[in-house]
Amino acid sequence: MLGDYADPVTSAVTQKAWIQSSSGDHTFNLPVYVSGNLELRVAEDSSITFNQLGFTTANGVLTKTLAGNVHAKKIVAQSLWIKDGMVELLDDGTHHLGLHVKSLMIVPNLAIPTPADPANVLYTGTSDVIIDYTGTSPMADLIDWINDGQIVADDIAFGSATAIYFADATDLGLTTFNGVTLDSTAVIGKFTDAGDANFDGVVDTNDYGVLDSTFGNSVLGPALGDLDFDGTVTLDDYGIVDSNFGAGSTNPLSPVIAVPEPSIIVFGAFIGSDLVSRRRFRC
Ligand SMILES: [Ca+2]
Ligand SMILES: [Ca+2]
Ligand SMILES: [Ca+2]
Repeated sequence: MLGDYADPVTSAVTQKAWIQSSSGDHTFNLPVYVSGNLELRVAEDSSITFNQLGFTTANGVLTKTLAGNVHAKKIVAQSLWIKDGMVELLDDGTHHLGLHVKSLMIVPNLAIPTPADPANVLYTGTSDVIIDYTGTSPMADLIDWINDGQIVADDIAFGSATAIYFADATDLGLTTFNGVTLDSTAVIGKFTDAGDANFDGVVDTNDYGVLDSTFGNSVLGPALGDLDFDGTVTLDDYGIVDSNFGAGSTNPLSPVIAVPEPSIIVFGAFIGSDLVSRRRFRC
């Protein structure tokens, strides 16, 4: 597992840029792009909200530290590493791609059993996700984080039960998602109606077909029929389709791209910005 996340681990040593919020809530209304790695130090009971957060280089690693919250409508980075606190993907009024990275690491909660209120969380809300990995698929880690309450989606939207379903794109035969071209090693996370095993945004008989084809098998993820993330396709998974049958039939959830605004703010590497003492960074 460490090999999968060599980039974030290495970059933690060479971190050069940071934005810090010691107290209060702060908002960047314009898109923010960073040329280098960025650490967001957000203290407990404090928050930073970004319209869009991205990197001007291919190697930008975003690290979230301290117990406060980061909210963003869209994050594009090589890696997102949540060491503490929450990163929330905000609804921008439409179902959209909220996170596009090459690797994702969420530090596991060490308490046993898993605490009811995990400290390190990615809240995906109603957003979609792309993880364009290399090497080993992160699917097993993603399922662990869902089961541990460390990846959480809006659980009721559009009047029906909803969830974020992850799958290797190759398992779905997908080559694009939200307009992004996918290679053969990419995981997508789709916000959809619970029970939508084939990721088409509708819960119907085709989803029973997915479960039929893998019934009784040990599998990784909903695209292979495990809708409750317990690792096996059982009658409980059929129950999820049963309870949400027909959801999305009149308004299927399909990927939509959020178009970024033209104006940007650029932070160079080696910049440290404390949002409390240096208000010029507050928009
Ligand atoms: Ca890839
Ligand atoms: Ca479906
Ligand atoms: Ca199951």
